[in-house]
Amino acid sequence: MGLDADALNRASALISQSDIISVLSGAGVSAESGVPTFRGEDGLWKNYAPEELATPGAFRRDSRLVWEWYDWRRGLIRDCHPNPGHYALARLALGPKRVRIVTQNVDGLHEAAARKTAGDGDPTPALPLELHGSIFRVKCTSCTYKVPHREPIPTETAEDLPRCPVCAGLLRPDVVWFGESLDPEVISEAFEVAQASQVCLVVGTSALVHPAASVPMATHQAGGSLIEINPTETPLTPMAEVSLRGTSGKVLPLLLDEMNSRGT
Ligand code: BJW
Ligand code: ZN
Repeated sequence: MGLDADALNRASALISQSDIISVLSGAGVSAESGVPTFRGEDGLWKNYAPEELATPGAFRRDSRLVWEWYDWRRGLIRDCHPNPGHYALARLALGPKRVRIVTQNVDGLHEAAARKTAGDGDPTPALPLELHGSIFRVKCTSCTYKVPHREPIPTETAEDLPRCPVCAGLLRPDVVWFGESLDPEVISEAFEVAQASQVCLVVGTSALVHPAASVPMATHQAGGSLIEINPTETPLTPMAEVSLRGTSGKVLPLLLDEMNSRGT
C-alpha cells in the first residue's frame, strides 16, 4: 500500500502549526526493530494466552513459567536496536517544539534512541513516560524494592527464582499486568500532557488496552487533533484527523522530512 502524499502533507501541516505535541506509542513502533507485537498474525498472544502470563493470577499460579517467558523476551529485546521510527520521534522531541512521548512499550527503545540522538546533549525531552513499566526492571512482590535487571534468571532448580535482598519476597518484572492499576502519577501525567496537546500522534498501537488507549481521547476532547500512524485501522481511527497507513519506521522519517522541507 503506497502512502497517501496528501495525508502526509496534512499531517505535517498539523504538526508544524502546533507547539505542544504528545505521542502515544505501542508495540508496532518496535516491530521493525524485531520486537514482536502482542496482537495480530505474528503477535505474542497468538502462542501465549495473556491470562496465562500477563496477570497477577498467572504469576501466583506459576511464577516460574511467567519468569521464563519474561526472561525469553528480555533476551530477545536485549539484542534489538531502535529503528528509524524511534529516531524520528527522538529528533522531534529534541527539537524546538514541546513534545512528550508516552509509551505502552516496556522495551526501552525510545530511551535508547533518545540517548543516542542527544549524544553529549541532554536526552531528557525525548525520554518517554512508560505507562506499562520496563522489562529491564524488577520489583518485590512484598515490599517497595525496585532495581534494574538485565541478567537471565537462574534455571537449575524450581526454588531459585530471584528473591528480594531486603525482605526475601519473590521478585517480579516491573511491568503492568491486566487487572493491575497503572502508577497513578504516570497515568495522570499522560492525561495532562494529552489534554494540553494540540496534536497527539498515535503510533503503532491497536488502541485496545485501557486506560492507555483513552489517553489520545483527552487530546480529541480538548479540541486537539489525532494523527494515527498504523498499517491497519484501530478504534481510534474515527477520531483521527489524518491516518497514515504505513509502518512507523517508514512514515515517521518521511513526516519529519516533510516538516523540515516546510522549514519547521
Ligand atoms: C505497526 C507496525 C509497524 C504493527 N508500524 N504499526 C475499559 C474498557 C475495557 C477494558 C478495560 C477498560 N479499562 C481497563 C480495562 C481492563 C484492561 C483492558 O484494557 N482490557 C482490554 C484488553 C479489554 N486494562 C487493564 O487491566 C489495565 N489496568 C487497569 O485498567 O487498572 C484498573 C483496573 C483494575 C482492575 C479492574 C479494572 C480496572 C492494565 C493494562 C496492562 C496491559 N499490559 C500489557 C502487558 C505489559 C507487560 C508486558 O509487556 O508483558 O501491555 S498487555 C499488552 O497490550 C502490553 C501493551 O503495552 C498493551 C497494548 O498493546 P499495543 O502496544 O497496542 O500492541 P498490539 O500488539 O495490540 O498492537 C500493535 C499495533 O501495531 C497494531 O495495531 C498493528 O497494526 C500495529 N503495527 N507493525 C506501525 N511496523
Ligand atoms: Zn522485598
